[in-house]
Amino acid sequence: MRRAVCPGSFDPVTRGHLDVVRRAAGLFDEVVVAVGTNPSKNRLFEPDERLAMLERACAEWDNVRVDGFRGLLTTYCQDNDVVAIVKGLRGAGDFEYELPMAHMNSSLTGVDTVFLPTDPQWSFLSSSLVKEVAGLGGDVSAFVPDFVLERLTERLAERQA
Ligand code: COD
Repeated sequence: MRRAVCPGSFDPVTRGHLDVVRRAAGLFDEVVVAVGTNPSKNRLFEPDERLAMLERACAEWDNVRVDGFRGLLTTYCQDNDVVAIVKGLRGAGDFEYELPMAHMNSSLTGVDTVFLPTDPQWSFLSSSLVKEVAGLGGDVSAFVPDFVLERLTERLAERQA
């Protein structure tokens, strides 16, 4: 059983994330989408809300499951027999950000990172931009599943009330 992990904040999950998860599921026996917290980002959804949206978004793939993690990603990988971390790359900025983390994770426990290039149609897409555009009244329906759009609309309305 070759198990990989797709880690992220997923605040909220976008079609760019889901494309990477789908492709990882074709490369590994099992993929765990691991919901963590990036302390350098402001979050809109709580971890359990992000996890619930991902469970629904990934339900169509039999070999994908969703989990939460706290602390070091490498500890999660060791505790769960994960052989690879899968990350999406949208461009040079992602590479600059991800490469030191890949080296650090490898030096901590030997776990390798596999980079998948983004589908060009999602190369500009990020959770942060989705939140910003939606918060200013823009249409983000092309970029997230319908039920995520509903949750996003509700949450932004609560915040603006
Ligand atoms: N197309 C392709 N890939 C995409 C797209 C897109 N449109 N959008 C995002 N992605 C990729 C990102 O490049 C990333 O690989 C992944 O999807 C998740 O993205 P985000 O933005 O949801 O998640 P991040 O980058 O905020 O998540 C960071 C982690 C939580 C994974 C990271 O902080 C972490 O590992 N934390 C645990 C603590 C730890 O171990 N720290 C030491 C690190 S060396």
